Amino acid sequence: MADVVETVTLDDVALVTIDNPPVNALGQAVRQGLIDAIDAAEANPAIRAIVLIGAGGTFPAGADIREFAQFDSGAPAPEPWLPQVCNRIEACGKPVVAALHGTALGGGFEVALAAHWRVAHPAARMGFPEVNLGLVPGAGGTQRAPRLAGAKVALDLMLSGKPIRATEALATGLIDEIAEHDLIDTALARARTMADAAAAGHPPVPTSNRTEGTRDPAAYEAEVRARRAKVANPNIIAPSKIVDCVEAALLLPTETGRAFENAAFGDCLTSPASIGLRHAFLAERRVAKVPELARATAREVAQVGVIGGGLMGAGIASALLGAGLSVVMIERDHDALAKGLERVAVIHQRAVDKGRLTEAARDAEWDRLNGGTDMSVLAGADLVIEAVFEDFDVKAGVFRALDQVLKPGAILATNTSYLDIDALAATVSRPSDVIGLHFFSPANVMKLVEVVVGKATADDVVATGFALAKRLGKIAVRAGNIDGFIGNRILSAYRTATDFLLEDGATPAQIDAAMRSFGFPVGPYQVIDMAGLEISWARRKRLAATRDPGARYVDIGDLMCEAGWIGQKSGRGYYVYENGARSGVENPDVLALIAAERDRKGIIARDISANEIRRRALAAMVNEGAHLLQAGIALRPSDIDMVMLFGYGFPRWRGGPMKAADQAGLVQIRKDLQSFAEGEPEFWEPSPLLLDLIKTGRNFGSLNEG
Ligand code: 3H9
Repeated sequence: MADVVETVTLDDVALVTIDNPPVNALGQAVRQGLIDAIDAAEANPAIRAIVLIGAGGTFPAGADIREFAQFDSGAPAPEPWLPQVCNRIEACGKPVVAALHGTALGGGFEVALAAHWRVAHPAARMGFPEVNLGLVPGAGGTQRAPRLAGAKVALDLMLSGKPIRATEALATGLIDEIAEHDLIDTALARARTMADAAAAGHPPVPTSNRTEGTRDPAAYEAEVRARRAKVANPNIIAPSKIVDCVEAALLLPTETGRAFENAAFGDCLTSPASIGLRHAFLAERRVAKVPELARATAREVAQVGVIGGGLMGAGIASALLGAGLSVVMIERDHDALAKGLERVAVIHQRAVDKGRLTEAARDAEWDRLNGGTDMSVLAGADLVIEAVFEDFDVKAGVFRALDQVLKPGAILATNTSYLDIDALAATVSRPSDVIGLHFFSPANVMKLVEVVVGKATADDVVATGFALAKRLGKIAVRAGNIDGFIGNRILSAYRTATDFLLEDGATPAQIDAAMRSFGFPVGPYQVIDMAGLEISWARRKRLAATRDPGARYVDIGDLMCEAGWIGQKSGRGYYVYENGARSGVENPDVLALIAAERDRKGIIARDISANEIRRRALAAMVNEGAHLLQAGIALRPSDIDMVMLFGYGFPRWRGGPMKAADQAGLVQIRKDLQSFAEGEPEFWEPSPLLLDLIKTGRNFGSLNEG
C-alpha cells in the first residue's frame, strides 16, 4: 500500500502530502505519518519550513468516522491521537503552513488551525461539522478557533456545523491568506518568508498563544451565556459541551482547556446520540450501494413526463425542474391541466419569496415545463412518472395508454404508495421498463424516494431510478414489491400498536405527546390528521377481504371516516381545527367514540405510561422491519432506518428504528414483544430473524456491512 503521508523536499521546504482517498480522513496511519513527517523535517537541517497539503480534491475532511465505531463501547483510540498530532504540529520549531483546498472540515480544519499559517484556495470551504455527528471538535478546535476569532465566530461554526467559504474565513481571522495563484507555490513562498522571519528572530506565534479572539472577555462571556440557554438538550449533549469548551478557551490555561475538551469529546463519543448520528451519516452513504448498480449503468434521462397535476404530481414536476430536467405534465382535460400548472407556479413563487430561487432561475425552470392532455406528446420522454389517483385500475389504464405512445427504452414509473408493481408491470408489453418511484409529500421538499423493484425490473432501470433521485438531491432506498413497501408497512405497524393503546386507555393527545418526547416532530395522530384519514381507510378497505378475522381490529379510524371526521381538511379529526387552524385541540367526539368502542368490546381503560407507549411503538416498528428484512424487501437494516428518518420524521439522533433496537438491545426488544403479546399474540409474535440474531449473538448492525 502506498504511504498515506508522503514528504517531498523542495529545496529548503518539506512538502508533506496527505493521500488517503476519498477525503484524506485522518485515520491512525495518517496520524502516525504526520508525526513522523514533522519529526523528520524538524530533524533535517536542510529543511527550514514545512507545507501541509491534501492530495486529490481536498484537505482532510475530518477524523476517520469509521474508526469511531470501535470506541462506542468506550475502547481507547489507537495512538497517536489527533490532538497529539495537532500539538506536535503547533510545537514544531520550524514554521508549518497549511495549504487548504476542497473541504477542510472537523479534524482536518483542526490540523490547519494548529499550523502557523493557513492559506486557502479561493474555492476552499472550512468548518466544524462534528455537531452533526453528536460530537465536539476534539483535536483542539474548540480551544484554538476562539483564540483566533472569538466566541461568536467559533460558536456559529461549531453549533451550526455548516462550512464557510475562504473569504469569510479570512475576514474572521480563521485563515491568513487566499492564494491568488497556484496554491502550492503560494504556500511554499509563504513558508520561506516565515522561515526568514524566524531566522531573524521572529518565529510564528503558536495559535494556542494567540489572543485576538479573547481580548474582550465581557463580550466573549456574554456570547457564551446567550448560547448556553439555547442549546440545553438532555438527549443531545454535544451543543452544550461545545459551549462549555469554548468558554474554557477563555477561562482556562491552554493545557487545562485541551484536557477539558478531551473529556467533553469522550463523553460525546460514547453518547447514544452520537452513536445514532454517526450511524445515520454512514447509512446515508451505504444506502446508495445496491446490487443492480454494480451490474448496470443508468439510462439517459433528459425529458420526463408527469401524469397528474395534483399535489403530488406538481411537487414531483417541481423537483424535476429544479434538477434541470424538462417536464411535460399530462392531465385529463384543460381545466385540470391549468390547475396542475398553477400548483407548480405556486411552489415556484413560494421558493422565490423565501429567497431560495431567483426570478431568473424560476423563469428558466418554467421554460422547461410543458403541458398536454394527450399522452402522444410524451413520445420523446425518457421516463414517465404517473402520480394519478391511488387506484389500481386507474393506474393500469394510464400504463396501458403510455405503453402505446412511449418510445422503446422509455421507463414507466409509478408513484404508488402501496399497489403491486408486478401486477402493474403485467399490464404493459415491457414489464422490464417498469419501476416504482415512491415520492413523499410534498415531493419538492421531502428527501425520500423508495425505488421499488419488481420481479421483471431491469438492472439499468433500477440504476436510472437511483441516478434520478441523486440528481434531485434525494435519498433513494431500494425496496421490494410488497403492499406498502418499507415505509408505509412500518407506519402501519406503528399505528396498529398505537390504535390498540387508544382502545386500552390512552388518548390521541397522550400518544402524540409520548412520541414527541421520543423525538418525533409530531405524533402519529397529528400526522394522520394532516394527511387525511381517508387514505389509510381506503387501504384498510382494500385489504379487508384478506385480513385475519381472528386478529384484533380497531374500528375507531373507520368510524371517524364514516362520520366525515377525516382530519384537518374537514376541520375535525383526532383533533378539532377551529376556523382553519393548523394545530388542533382534543376532539371530545373522538374521545366519546373511543369510550363507546371500549364499552362495546368490554375493555376496561387502564393507565398507560408514556414509556409504555414509546416501547410499544418502537417494538412494533422494529418487528415489522425484521419481517421486511427476512422477506428481502429491504436490503439492510440501515436502509429501513433511512426510510424512517427521511420519510417519517423518526429522530435522526436515534439513528432509525433498527439502530434504536440495537441500542436498546435485541433481548430487551424481544422481552417487550413477549410481554405485549397477551391481547394480540399474532401482531407481537417476534420475527424469526430477530430471534436468530439473538441466538447467534448478533445485532441488526451486523447485517449492514457486506
Ligand atoms: C472529527 O473530525 C472529530 C475531530 O474533531 C476530533 C477527533 C479526535 N471519515 O459524502 P460523500 C467517506 S469528526 C471517513 O459521499 P461528497 C464517505 O463515507 C469528522 N469517511 O462525498 C464516502 O465513502 P463511500 C468531521 C468519510 O463529495 C466518501 O467519503 N468531518 C469521511 O458528497 C465520499 O463521501 C465530517 O463530519 C470521514 N470523515 O462530500 C465531514 N467523510 O464512498 C464528513 C467522508 O465509501 N464528510 N467519508 O461511501 C462530509 O461532510 C462529506 O463527505 C464531504 C464530501 C463534504 C467531505
